[in-house]
Amino acid sequence: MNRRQLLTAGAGLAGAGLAMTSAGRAETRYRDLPEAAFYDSPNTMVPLRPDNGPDYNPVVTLNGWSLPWRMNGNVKEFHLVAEPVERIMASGMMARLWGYNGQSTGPTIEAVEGERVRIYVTNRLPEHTSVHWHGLILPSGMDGVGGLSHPAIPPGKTFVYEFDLTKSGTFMYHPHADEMVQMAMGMMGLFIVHPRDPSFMPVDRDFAFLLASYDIDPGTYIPRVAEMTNFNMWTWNSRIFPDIDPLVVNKGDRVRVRCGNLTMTNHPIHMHGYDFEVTCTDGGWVPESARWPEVSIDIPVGAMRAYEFDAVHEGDWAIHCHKSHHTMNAMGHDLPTFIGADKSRLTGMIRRETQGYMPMGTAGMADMGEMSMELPDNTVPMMTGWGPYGPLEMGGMFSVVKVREGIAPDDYADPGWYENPPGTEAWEWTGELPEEARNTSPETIISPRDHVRRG
Ligand SMILES: [Cu+2]
Repeated sequence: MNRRQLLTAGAGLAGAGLAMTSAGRAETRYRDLPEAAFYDSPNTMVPLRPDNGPDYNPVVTLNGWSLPWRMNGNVKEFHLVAEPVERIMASGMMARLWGYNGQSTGPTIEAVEGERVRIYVTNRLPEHTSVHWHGLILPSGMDGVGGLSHPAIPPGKTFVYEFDLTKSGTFMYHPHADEMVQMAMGMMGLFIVHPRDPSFMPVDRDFAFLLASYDIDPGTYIPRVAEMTNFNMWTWNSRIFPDIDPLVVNKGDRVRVRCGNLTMTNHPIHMHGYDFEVTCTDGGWVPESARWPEVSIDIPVGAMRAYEFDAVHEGDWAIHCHKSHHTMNAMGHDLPTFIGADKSRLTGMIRRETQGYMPMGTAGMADMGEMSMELPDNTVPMMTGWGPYGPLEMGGMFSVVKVREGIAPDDYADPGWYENPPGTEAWEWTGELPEEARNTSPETIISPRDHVRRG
């Protein structure tokens, strides 16, 4: 584990307190800040179990981590550092982003309903920032809207946010100062408030991630922050397939998946193999009588959803955004469609100029999943990743829920590919085919039959 964490509980701080000046600015009388923890690995950190303060079942931040704290009397203290970071989005693709404590997305903050938290925010960015605590109920002056709730935090300064956690649930944090730029640069994190009563809606595995989108041209490193709609990196916790970790689950576990959306469009997150129910939003827990079954959950912009299921079906189950362009990596969108086109003459002409030219797209684009084309530096193929039976032809917002028997608690290591039991896998039919039913109405045939059948 590559982290320098070191928070000693509350030594020598007794009697200190937070003062509000007449200008309404929070100033701390503490001489010593809690040491800021950093984590510079893109690997999913094993959940951080509390060794002080009230007990809870920690969340698993996909390809991320939770921020350590110290107890200072009854107050839980965290230290967030807003700063430029480098994020490996996938092997071969690094992005220069802004984030918190060495990472984008920032570390998950976990605490317990009823606790008072004090969050020091140090600004190491070249411009001012602020932190808005999305969904939490708190005093107006702690809400983190720069210029409205309090003056923005200038570069080099540290501000303190302090409030009581009045309810449990699924929340997030992000800047509310130069918001468009700072969120386009990757500044965001999860804020999970666990129930005071650990027997309230307990789960065995509790996964959490944030949806973020970036526009990073192949061969470059910094997102184009003014982009509004045409993003090319669709990420979970600033990672893309094939390097988003799998959600590893022990058969029979009760599982929760929490997901927040800080992109500019909605994402219907679809999970195979199960039906499930939304049990929590960023507004709070959903009463049982108000839930309904789903297999895709749309996560609106600026919203969070948590859903739950009992992991009774073993297997490798895809989990992905159902917008098919969001399961692609960097690609152009202004390509002509060549399906059904005869490119043989054109190919001959181009080959006279460019040896080895390969016509693509005449039979669809699946062949791109197998090819290794030459790419510019610092990018990844638009469809990539291999499974046990071939290329997955995916990218972006895609991962696999791996449900297996006998996975130990706190074990999130990839168990490899699922072996389908004999007789439970689709197979090739080589016998005689039954007659095919076919609609022969001329009104439904839109292209000449010989053209459609040529391939
Ligand atoms: Cu999507």
